Amino acid sequence: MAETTLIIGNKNYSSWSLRPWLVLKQLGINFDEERIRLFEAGFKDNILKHSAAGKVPVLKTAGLTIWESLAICEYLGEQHPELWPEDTADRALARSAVSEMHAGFMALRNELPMNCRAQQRKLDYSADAAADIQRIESLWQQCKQQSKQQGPWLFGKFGIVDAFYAPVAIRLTGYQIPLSPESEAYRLTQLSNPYLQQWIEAGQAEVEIIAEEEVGE
Ligand SMILES: N[C@@H](CCC(=O)N[C@@H](CS)C(=O)NCC(=O)O)C(=O)O
Repeated sequence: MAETTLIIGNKNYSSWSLRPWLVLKQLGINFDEERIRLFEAGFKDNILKHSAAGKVPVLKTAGLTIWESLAICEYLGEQHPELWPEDTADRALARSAVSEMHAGFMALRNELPMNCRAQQRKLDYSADAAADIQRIESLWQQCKQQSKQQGPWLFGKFGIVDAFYAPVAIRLTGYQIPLSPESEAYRLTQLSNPYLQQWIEAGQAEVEIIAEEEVGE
């Protein structure tokens, strides 16, 4: 048994679980996964045993219980400062982009929920969802343009900001959303990450089917 456990939801649907999972994988940390199936009988009771907030993900490590994907990533970022850009201005932009994702893009999250099995072009989304996609594209471009670091990620090498946008890359892929060449290159960077591929394959192999409306992500 590893010293660290990440409690997650269904890989097919749980975008919030994916983010810290990806960071742990990128760091090469040995951890156990405990998967609690979302919205099935017993989900709330099971998750409440770990966190009074009643949501996944939850990280258990070093005698601590940490909930909220961003708090988990920030904890890991304290141990591994390389998860944030070194430059102050870059770090501020990366943190703004992460906060914007964590707190916003509700239309995108509601109308194009993460579903690793999605394989169909989506056309019927609202102007608000289209605006969210446009905003994300310009945010990605701003990060790439501001950062002077070499590398395919938003600030050169992989960081928390990339983990936060990984579920967006899954959505854009599954729903076949047309993108600018720059955004498309970044989407492909995300999709060719072997850890993200591992997550997607595991999500696709899951048997549970949850109505998209219930997931709300
Ligand atoms: N703000 C939270 C959101 C977590 C969240 O909404 N998790 C969903 C699964 S992706 C969940 O546990 N839903 C169960 C519920 O709300 O009952 C975070 O960043 O961790």
